[in-house]
Amino acid sequence: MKFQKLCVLGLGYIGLPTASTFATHGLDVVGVDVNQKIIETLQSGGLHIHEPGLGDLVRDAIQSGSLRVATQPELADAFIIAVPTPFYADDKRADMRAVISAAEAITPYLQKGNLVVLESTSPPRTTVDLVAPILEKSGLKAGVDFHLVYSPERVLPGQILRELIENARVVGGITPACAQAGYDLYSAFVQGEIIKTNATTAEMVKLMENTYRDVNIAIANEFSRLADRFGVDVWEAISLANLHPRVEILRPGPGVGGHCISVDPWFFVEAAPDLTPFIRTAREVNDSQPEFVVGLVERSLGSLAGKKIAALGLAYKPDVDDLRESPAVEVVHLLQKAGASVKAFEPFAPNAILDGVNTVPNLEDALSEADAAILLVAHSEFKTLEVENVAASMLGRVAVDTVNGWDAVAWQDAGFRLIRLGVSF
Ligand code: SAJ
Repeated sequence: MKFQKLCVLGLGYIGLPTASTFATHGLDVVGVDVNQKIIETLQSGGLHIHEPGLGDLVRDAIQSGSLRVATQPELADAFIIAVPTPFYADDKRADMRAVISAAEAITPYLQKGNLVVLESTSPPRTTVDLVAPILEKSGLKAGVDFHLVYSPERVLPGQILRELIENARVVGGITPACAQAGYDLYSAFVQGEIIKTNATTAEMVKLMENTYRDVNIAIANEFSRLADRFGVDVWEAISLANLHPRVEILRPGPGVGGHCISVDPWFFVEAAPDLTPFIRTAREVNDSQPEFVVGLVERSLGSLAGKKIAALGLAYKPDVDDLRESPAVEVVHLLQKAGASVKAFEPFAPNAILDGVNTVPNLEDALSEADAAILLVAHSEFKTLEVENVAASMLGRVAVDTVNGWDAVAWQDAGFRLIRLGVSF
């Protein structure tokens, strides 16, 4: 199949890079977002998200006329839905409202022969059981009159533009002809392998990838607790275990954050609670890791009431500015709950305003008169800190390292007591 005009619904971290990449690879693209402010920002040459290279790509695509942005869909050959699928905080059910309204928005514009692709991470069977019936309200039949596909994105924030093109892409059709249509669409720019399968398999593949990672981090976190109890350095033990040719243990830390790995496993648990005790437990282990970290700080400082603590890093992982679902933020909240007074510094978002968190614009402010410093994110600039400068700013001589980012000898030489996650003391 040949596609000329494409409509992408949702102009966030995935939709906007996808729309612009199609636009710079020969398609006429309309990017749609329900948020009027996002549309205005893009129209005036701005950008509402941070991703290396994206600003230039979007500007090029808009200036050449191949990308337009609007709040309403238009008639097109193909539609891609790339809207968020968060979960409800209370019962962890997937919040599918954005997918439902995107599908409803497409329905009046759907024509015979069109292709519709769902990219949003979704519970198994969403394409068949939720999206198809909405689109069929057009009077057209999915898999007969129009093609319907699920195709997950797998890009890493910070590398989105490159990975979008180079990564392998799974295209799951509700019929083999649908999968072929999806294959033809993504062939416009994907250089990695494009693999055709069915829609529910493709949904499961995405959830399996992120669940695999979550349970493997959970076991690393549990190992950190065991090592602490048994007088072992977990970092040394992991590096020795990983010498085994078929073992690859991931890294313990203050917990698992971001908008993918800490969310997606719940979609399995929600869809089949009777079959997922293990996945649920892994999620709970990772979600309770911030408490374990605060326990470490309590063991090293005694009661936290009135203690001044410098929290280094708030992002959900090293060298990114994304604070969503960040375990570092959770650790700060718990330290404060225990009575500590915390000043937090995030070098990638020094002016971030976060509810209930006292963020400061530079490291010196955070360290000034602190009783203890806690390293929560292994940002490159924290790993190479000059310990003497830290010592000059702080009152106390306690440092807590939750990510194995600091060299124990250097800190001890500077007169500090360095407490490390997963190393008994
Ligand atoms: N983490 C650990 N220990 C580790 C690795 C990670 O504690 O050994 C923590 C990180 O600090 C972070 C969280 O896990 O808080 C998730 O980080 P991540 O780098 O594993 O993943 P994300 O959320 O940045 O991006 C992932 C990517 N998936 C994988 O690396 C398997 C990306 O390819 C996906 O496209 C993306 O999720 C997504 O959209 O699902």
